[in-house]
Amino acid sequence: MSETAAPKRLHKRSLTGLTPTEIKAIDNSIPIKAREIWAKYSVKEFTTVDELQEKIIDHVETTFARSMYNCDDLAAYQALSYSIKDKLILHWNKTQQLHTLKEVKRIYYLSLEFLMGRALDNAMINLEIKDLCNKSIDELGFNLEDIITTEPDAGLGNGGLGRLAACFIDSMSTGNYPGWGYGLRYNYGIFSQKIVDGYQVETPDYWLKFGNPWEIPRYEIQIPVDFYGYVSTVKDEKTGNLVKQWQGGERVLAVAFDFPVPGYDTTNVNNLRLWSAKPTNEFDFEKFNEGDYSNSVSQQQRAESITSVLYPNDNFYAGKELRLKQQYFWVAASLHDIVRRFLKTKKPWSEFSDLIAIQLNDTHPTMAVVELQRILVDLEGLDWSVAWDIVTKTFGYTNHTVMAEALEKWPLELFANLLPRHLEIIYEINLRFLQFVEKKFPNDRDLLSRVSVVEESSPKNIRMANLAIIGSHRVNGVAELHSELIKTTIFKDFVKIYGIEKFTNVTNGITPRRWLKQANPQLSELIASKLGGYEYLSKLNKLKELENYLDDAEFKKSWLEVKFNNKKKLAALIKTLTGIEVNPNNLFDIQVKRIHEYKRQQMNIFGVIWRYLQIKATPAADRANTWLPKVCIIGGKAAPGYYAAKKIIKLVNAVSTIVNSDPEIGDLLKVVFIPDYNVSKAEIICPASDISEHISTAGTEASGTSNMKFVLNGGLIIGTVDGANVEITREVGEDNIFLFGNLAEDVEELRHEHQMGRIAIPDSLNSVFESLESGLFGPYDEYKSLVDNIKYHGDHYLVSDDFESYLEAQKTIDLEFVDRENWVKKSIICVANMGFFSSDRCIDEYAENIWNIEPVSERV
Ligand code: 26Q
Repeated sequence: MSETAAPKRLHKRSLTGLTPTEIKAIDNSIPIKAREIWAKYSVKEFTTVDELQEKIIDHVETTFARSMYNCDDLAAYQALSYSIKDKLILHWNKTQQLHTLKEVKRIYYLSLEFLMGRALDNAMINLEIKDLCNKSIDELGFNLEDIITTEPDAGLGNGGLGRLAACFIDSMSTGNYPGWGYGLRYNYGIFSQKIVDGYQVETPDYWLKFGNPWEIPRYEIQIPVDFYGYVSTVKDEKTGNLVKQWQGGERVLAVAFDFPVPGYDTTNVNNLRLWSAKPTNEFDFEKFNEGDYSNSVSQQQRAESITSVLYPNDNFYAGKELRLKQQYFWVAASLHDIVRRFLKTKKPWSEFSDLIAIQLNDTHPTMAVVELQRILVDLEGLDWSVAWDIVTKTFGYTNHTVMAEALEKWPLELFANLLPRHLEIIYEINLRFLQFVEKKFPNDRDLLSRVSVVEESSPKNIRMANLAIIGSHRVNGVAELHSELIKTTIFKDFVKIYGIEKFTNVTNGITPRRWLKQANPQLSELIASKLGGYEYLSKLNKLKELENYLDDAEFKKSWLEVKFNNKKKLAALIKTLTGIEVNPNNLFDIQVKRIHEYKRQQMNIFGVIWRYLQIKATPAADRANTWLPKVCIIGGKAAPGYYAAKKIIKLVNAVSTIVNSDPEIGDLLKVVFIPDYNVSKAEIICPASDISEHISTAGTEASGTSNMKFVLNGGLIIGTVDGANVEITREVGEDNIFLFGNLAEDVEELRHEHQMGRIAIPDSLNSVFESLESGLFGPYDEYKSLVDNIKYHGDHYLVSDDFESYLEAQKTIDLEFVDRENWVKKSIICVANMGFFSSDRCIDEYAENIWNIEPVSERV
C-alpha cells in the first residue's frame, strides 16, 4: 500500500531544484558509497549513438535474453523502448521528487479513457532524440519506421473524450504542470474492427500480448477496494459519537501501473497511473473446506474481470453493473492514493484543496465526490459541512455532451446493493442541497424534482451529472457553443441556483507534437524552415507568421508537394487495407470518427450516392468536364450494439463495391471504407485530406477534435455550425471553411415540424432513396431502417433539412478546388490560424481558471 521502491533517503539524492542547504542536509544523511553511486545515475542517460546502441544491445541480451543474432523488429522495438524508458524514469523520478519536496499543488485528471496510441515515436519526438535513435537503429541493421509500426496502439478509449485526455496529459508535461492522470489498465482496449462482407465484425484487442515496455508495474502499491456488504452504526471510541461503518462484502486489490509521460522541450515527466484489478489473498475457506477448491479460486478470479475490458460505447450510456464496478474501483483506488500522498505532508485537512485539484472527465468518475466525502467524514471524523467544503473546493467537472442518451443515470437499486454506504451519503448530499434550493426558491416543487440527484421515476435513478455539478466548484463545456447550450438547456436550473460564474468554457485542443510533428514530419519541417526551428510546437500561435508566405511561390509549391506525398502515403495504406486503388491527384474527402447517427455519416454516404447518380446521368462525353474527380473516404467504429451505426457501415461498403467497379465512373468517384480506424491510422489519415467532414446536426457535437487535427494539417473543412467548428471559423475566417445547414437554435422547431409531418423530403434525397429501394446497392431490407428513420420517424438528426445545403457546399468545394493556387492559400491561412487549438492553451486555461495551479520550473 505504500510506495516503498527505494529507501527514502536515496530517493532525495538525485534532486534538482533544491537549495544548496537542502541538498547538503540530504547528502549528509546518505552513506558516502551510496552517494557516489547515486551521483553517477544522473549522468547515466545516453547522449551518443554508441551509448544508445550499447543500451539497446544490453536490453536485447539481458532483459529479453535474446542475442543480437535472433533479434527481430519486435525485439528491437522493445529494446529501444526500454532504453528510452530508462531515460524517462530518471527524469520522472526527479520531477516527482521535485514536486513532492516543493509541496506544489497537483492536478489529478480522472478519466476512464486515455486513448494514447503508440508511445515510442511520441517519446522520441518529445525528447528530441529521433535522429539519434534513427542512426543508432539503422547501424544495428533495422529500420526505425518498421520498428515504430510494430507497436500496438494503446487503445484505452473510444474516441474524442479519451483522446482529449491523452492530449491533455501531454500538454501538462510540456507546460511543466504537476499533473497526474488516473485511469484503468484494461486488458482489452477498444475492439479491432474487421469488415466481413461489408459488415463490422469485432475482434478483441489484446494489446498486452507482447508485454508493454512503457509501463512500470508497481506491485508494491496494492490498494484494497470493497464492494457490497452492509452499513452499521457504531460508537466512536475516542469521541463517543455514533458513526457509520461500512463493512464491505467483496474485496479486490488495485495494483498500480505507471506510464511516464514526457513533455516537449522540458525534462518534466508526469505520471499516468492506471489501475489493474487483482484478487486478494483472502480465500473462501468455507468453500475450500467443503472441498470446492476450484470454486473458491474462481471467485477470486472474478476480481480481474473489473479491468478486463473497455466498454465500447461512445456518447451512449450503458447501465451495466460491471461498468459501475469499474467506476468505483478506479475512483476508490485513485482517491486512496491521492489522500495517502496528502497525509504524508502532515498538513491540516483545511489545506487539502491548496495542494490538490481533481478534474472529472465527464460524469464517469463522479463517485469520487462521494468517496472523498466518505473518507473525510467516516474515516477521518471531520464534520459533514467542513468535509463538504473541502470536497467542493477540490473538484471540477467537464461535460462532453448535451444529448440525453449519453447522460449517466444509475438504477438506485444497483447502488444500494453495490455501494450501500455511498448511497446513504448521496442521500445526505441531496437532502442538504435540496434544502438549500428550497430556501432560495421556496415552493418550487418542479425545480426540486428536476435538480434532485434522485430521479423519482420507477425504478428510481441516480443522476450522475446533477451529483457532479453539486460536488464541484466549476463546471465546463468543451467549446463555446456547447458551453452556452448546457447553460441554457440541460443545466439551466443549476445556473439559476448557483449563478452563472460556476459555469465556464474551455474549448478543446490537440497536441501539436503528435498531430503535427509526429503525424506530418514533412509539413512540420517545412514550417520549421520558415519559422526558424521547432519552437512553434510548444508555442503554436507562432504559426501566424506563415501568413507572410502566402505569396511565396516556392513555399506554396512545397506545401502542395507535402500534401501530395501525404495523400500518396494514405493511398498506399488504403491499397493495403482494402485493395482499392485511389489516385492521389484527386480530391480526398474524409470523414473519420466514431459512427453515430448524430455525426451523420449517413448524410455523407447519401451525398455520395447522389453524386454517383448524377455522374451516371451526365452524358459520357461531358462527365470529365462536369465532375471533379473525388475520393470519398469514411472510417470509424460502431458500438457493437448500435444497430443503425452498423447499417451505415454496411451501406458505405455496399456503395464502395458498386461505385468502384462501375466502368462508367472510373476515376471520377471512388468510395473507401477504412477498417479499424484508430490513433495510429489517424496519424496517416489527418495529413492527407483536402476536405474533411464535420457535419453533425447543429447542437449535438460538443466540440469535435478531429476537425482541429485535419485543419492543423492543411485540410479544409466542410461542416455545420456546431461544436468547435464555430471557433475554427472565427480563427480561420468564413472564406476558408465550407459551412452549411440549419443552426442549433432552429433544431427544436424543425424536429417539431417533422413530428407534425409538415416537412417534405427534397427531390435530391428522394432520388437517393429510390436508388436504394431499387436494390442498386443490394437488398433494400438492409437499409430500409436508415431511410425509414428519415421518412417516417421524425428525422431526428435532420438529414432531410440539411441535405440540399450540404450538396450546395459540396458544389462550392468542387468549384474552388479547381483553382489550386487559391486553395493552397486557404490551406496555409487555415494552418496559420490554428494556434488557439493547441491543448497547451487548454491546459493553461484550466490551470488558471479552474485548478489554480502554476507551472513548476525545473530548477530553482
Ligand atoms: C457512459 C456510461 C456507460 C458506458 C459508456 C459511457 C460513455 C463512454 C464514452 C459515455 C460517453 C463516452 C464518450 C464521449 C465522448 O467521446 N464525447 C466527445 O468528447 C470530445 C472531447 O470533449 C468532444 O470533442 C466530442 O464532441 C464529444 O462527442
